[in-house]
Amino acid sequence: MSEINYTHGKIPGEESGIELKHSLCDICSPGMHCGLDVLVKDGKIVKIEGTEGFPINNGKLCTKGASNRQYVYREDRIKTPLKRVGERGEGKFEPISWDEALKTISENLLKVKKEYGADKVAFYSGYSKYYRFMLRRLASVFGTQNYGTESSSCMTSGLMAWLVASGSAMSMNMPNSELIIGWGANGYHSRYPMVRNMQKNMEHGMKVITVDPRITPASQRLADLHLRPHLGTDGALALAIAHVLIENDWVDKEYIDKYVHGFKEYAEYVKQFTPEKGQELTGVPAEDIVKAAELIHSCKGICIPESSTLGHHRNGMQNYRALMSLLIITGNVDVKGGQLPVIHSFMERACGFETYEEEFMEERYPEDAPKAIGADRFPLWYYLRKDMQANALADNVLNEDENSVRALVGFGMNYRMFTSDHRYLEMFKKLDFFADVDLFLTDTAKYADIVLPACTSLERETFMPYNGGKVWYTKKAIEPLGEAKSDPEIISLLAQYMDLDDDLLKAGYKECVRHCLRDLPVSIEEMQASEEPLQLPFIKPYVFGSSLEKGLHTPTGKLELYSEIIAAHPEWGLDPLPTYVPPYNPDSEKYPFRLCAGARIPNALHSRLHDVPWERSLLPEPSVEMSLEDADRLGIELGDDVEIVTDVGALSFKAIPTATVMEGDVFIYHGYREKDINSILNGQNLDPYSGFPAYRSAYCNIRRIS
Ligand SMILES: Nc1nc2c(c(=O)[nH]1)N[C@H]1C(S)=C(S)[C@@H](COP(=O)(O)OP(=O)(O)OC[C@H]3O[C@@H](n4cnc5c(=O)[nH]c(N)nc54)[C@H](O)[C@@H]3O)O[C@H]1N2
Ligand SMILES: Nc1nc2c(c(=O)[nH]1)N[C@H]1C(S)=C(S)[C@@H](COP(=O)(O)OP(=O)(O)OC[C@H]3O[C@@H](n4cnc5c(=O)[nH]c(N)nc54)[C@H](O)[C@@H]3O)O[C@H]1N2
Ligand SMILES: [Mo]
Repeated sequence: MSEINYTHGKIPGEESGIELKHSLCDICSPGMHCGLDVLVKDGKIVKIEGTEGFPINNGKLCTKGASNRQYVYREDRIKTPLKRVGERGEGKFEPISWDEALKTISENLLKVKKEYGADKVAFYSGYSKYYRFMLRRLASVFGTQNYGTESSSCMTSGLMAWLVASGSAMSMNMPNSELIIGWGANGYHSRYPMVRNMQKNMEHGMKVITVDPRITPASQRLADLHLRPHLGTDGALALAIAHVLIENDWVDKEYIDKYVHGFKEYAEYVKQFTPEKGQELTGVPAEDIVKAAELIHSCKGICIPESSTLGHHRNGMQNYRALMSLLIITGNVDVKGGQLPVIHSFMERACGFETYEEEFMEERYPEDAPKAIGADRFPLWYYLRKDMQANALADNVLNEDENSVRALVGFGMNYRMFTSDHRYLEMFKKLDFFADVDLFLTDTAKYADIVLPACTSLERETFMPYNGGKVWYTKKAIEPLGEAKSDPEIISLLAQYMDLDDDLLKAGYKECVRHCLRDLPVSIEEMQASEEPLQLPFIKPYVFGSSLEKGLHTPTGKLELYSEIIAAHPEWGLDPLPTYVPPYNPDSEKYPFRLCAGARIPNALHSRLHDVPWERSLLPEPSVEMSLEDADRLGIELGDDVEIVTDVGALSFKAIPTATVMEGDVFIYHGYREKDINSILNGQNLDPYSGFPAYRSAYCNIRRIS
């Protein structure tokens, strides 16, 4: 175990009573959980800094991480289990004991199971991921397929696109790439480690194409070529680039012959997407489409970062398939510098080693139970994921028929992440029983019958794997606030209270993790004794091309441009080719502006940090970014109140006219309590392939109101 040098602040001497503890920030995605130096006095955090030498952050913290102390001590932290005493949503609760809370939840879930069937109970997880393997198993052992997560809206659309094409998740082999296509990627706001690596590689000559309607730090600092398509038109852009590649014979014929299925049908489809047609559909000049194709042709080893942005459209998954297809026809999948198949180690993270997490989750799956919610409406989602598409949950309950769920247990459930989210509030009111587990008394928790207090990553032990075979099992930096408990402990207690037939779940988190890691050469105790992630000894470099040679997990064993999974199910009404459909505008005269709701801002993570003072101070008012041209034309100036009107409703925001936004576009961030953009987005405007909402290609009108 090597020493971590604490070089940032000076730790005062022993007499100060301040101790240095090492922990993790889990505010954003698992791939980016940064190392924290936590200075603790009398059991309270007094200061937080980044851990020098830590794999992800090497001493640095983003604005979100730097405000962890304020996050942990937010005033609305829940400290005890709560029982609702007022109306749903009113926010009136009284504290109760853990025993009473767990008994109440267990009795209610078992009652619904007995009277209506286990499938009438749903389990849901918001953004947090570290406990999901246990929650999924809990749902399975309980007997329901209705386990769903925020992944119903996150990166899974892209994952599904790769699963259809290659049968596997994929990640970038960026260190060896000559070209990165940053398609809807601005890591300066949402993925700091990625842009650091990109900058490093650019010093060795790597080129970058940025595809983003806006001018961003990524387009300015990284891009050799910046394409600015209209929101949600990326599929048409990719198909037009493919057209140029195929017309010029800039495809890898040998690779296609050996490893690709459906090239003929795809090439035929792509014929109509001339550069001029591409320009008409996307707004990107035809000559830039040709330039992009030229750049792709001149590089070997090309990859594309994963993105949720591209999935947030009605044609999102198909758009994603279209741009992946560029890598397929140019022979950039499973090659050096290209996109490589990955093994998921834990929490959908590819860390280069195998665990039994998937087996742990799947071995108790209730195959014979009624199909998960959304299976009928989003059959491809169900085929690939086998769980609930959470965007279909509200409709399921509001339908009030024999298929409707009656009890719901949410872990970090945030109704504001769904479009037309008032439906979710109506849904809460309809349920026989609703329990929520959260750190804070959120507006969602206010609808619950029982609220349980969870704790942050600083108050618990967590297993965390990192890229390249690094593993860590943290210790608590402070004791949980009040009576808060970790989510896995709560899951385990629920299994105990309901006396489910599962000794592993009942044994708790550490034993479940131990079970999943049983083949690793280091023990949990060794990981936990270390002050930093440990390097596993056996990581072998991946042999490029080995997956293609072995045959992929697709029906044909090849990379499928023409999906045989989709073709085998004509009743789904989906296209086997990566076809293009433009975004849906209910009335282009009434709603002439394109609305992107949710491009990341550095100082917030969804609903989480708007209530943290340091973070809020960086952008105090919910705002709308719009072009200088539109602002001029409408007489709007910085700070004016403007109304955004959609086919669902209207909301006002502070105007920020900016040269970074194209004429006709507007950008608004989501998750604010007081100005919730999802409340005016159409909840039925969903991608039929993935079930994802069109958060980023909605349409609206704007008018100045003050
Ligand atoms: N308009 C619009 N909407 C979007 C998106 C968009 O781009 N635009 N993005 C979508 C995407 S990609 C995502 S991932 C989702 C985000 O999904 P959400 O689930 O909305 O994410 P958060 O708001 O970060 O967290 C949800 C809740 O988890 C709680 N929480 C935090 N840590 C813990 C914990 O350890 N345990 C428990 N039990 N609870 C915890 C938080 O307090 C919060 O109430 O939103 C989606 N919604
Ligand atoms: N600070 C911060 N970081 C986060 C999050 C957060 O809420 N805050 N959320 C985390 C989560 S859950 C996720 S899923 C990831 C999301 O991360 P990404 O998928 O990378 O998404 P964004 O950073 O929102 O968007 C990147 C860029 O895409 C552009 N864009 C928007 N719509 C389109 C489009 O239709 N086409 C193209 N080509 N570009 C478009 C936007 O202008 C933006 O600059 O971020 C994670 N990181
Ligand atoms: Mo996400």
